[in-house]
Amino acid sequence: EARKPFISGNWKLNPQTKEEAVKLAADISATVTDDSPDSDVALFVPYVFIEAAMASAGDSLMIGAEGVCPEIKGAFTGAVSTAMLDSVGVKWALAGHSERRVIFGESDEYINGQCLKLIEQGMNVMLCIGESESEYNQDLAGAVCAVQLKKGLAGISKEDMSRVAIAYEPVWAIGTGKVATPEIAQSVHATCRSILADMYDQETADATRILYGGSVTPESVDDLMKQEDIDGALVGGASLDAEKFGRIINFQV
Ligand code: G2H
Repeated sequence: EARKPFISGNWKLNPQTKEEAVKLAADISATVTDDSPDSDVALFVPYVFIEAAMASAGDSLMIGAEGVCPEIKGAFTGAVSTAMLDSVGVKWALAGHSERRVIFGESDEYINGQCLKLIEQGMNVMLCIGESESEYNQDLAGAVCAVQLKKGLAGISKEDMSRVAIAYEPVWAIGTGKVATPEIAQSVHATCRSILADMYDQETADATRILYGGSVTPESVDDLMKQEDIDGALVGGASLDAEKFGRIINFQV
């Protein structure tokens, strides 16, 4: 069975006010029409805007969290648990984004804890993976993705993989305007799928959605989405502009 496309936005530390968040969620939601591709569409937004964004987004757009604490409760100042997110209706959260890995020092073990807790809570996780520029230059993209997939998904069963999506984001293409060519992205996506086949089986690998992330724009989305193993996009900068993100949601293949 064909994989359902998944178009998602990652607002990161934006926008700066609730008013802007509400307007942006509503404007993006309005771009999803009956003529849009039959995709899952989600926005990962700052915790503080989740409920307001949900209220203004309507049913066409899922609102997810940009992260979660791998602990369930207790003395973890500043953290947000899966139970808290679940209780306000959140179904999806990101884990393993390179900004969390690099700037906030989140390890593969910590990221694995986030994935496991989300699955335990009955939620879904988008696990982000990807190599740095120097790793890419040393031809290590596949090797880095293999380690991040194995460590990130440790303990997640084949059955639970239906609640996991992977986002491949080459770090050298994030926010830099340097989008990986569709051919480069396709080749790493195919590698990731074969890693998943080794970890699980071919059926699971074929059913798992692998999204591309890194400077996706209205200009680049169509050619990316035409690739056999690219099942969607995780979009940062362009998800802050309803017109641009609307065009990405309404990709053409
Ligand atoms: C990669 C991406 C979204 P951008 O971080 O996760 O951001 O599209 O701005 O490169």
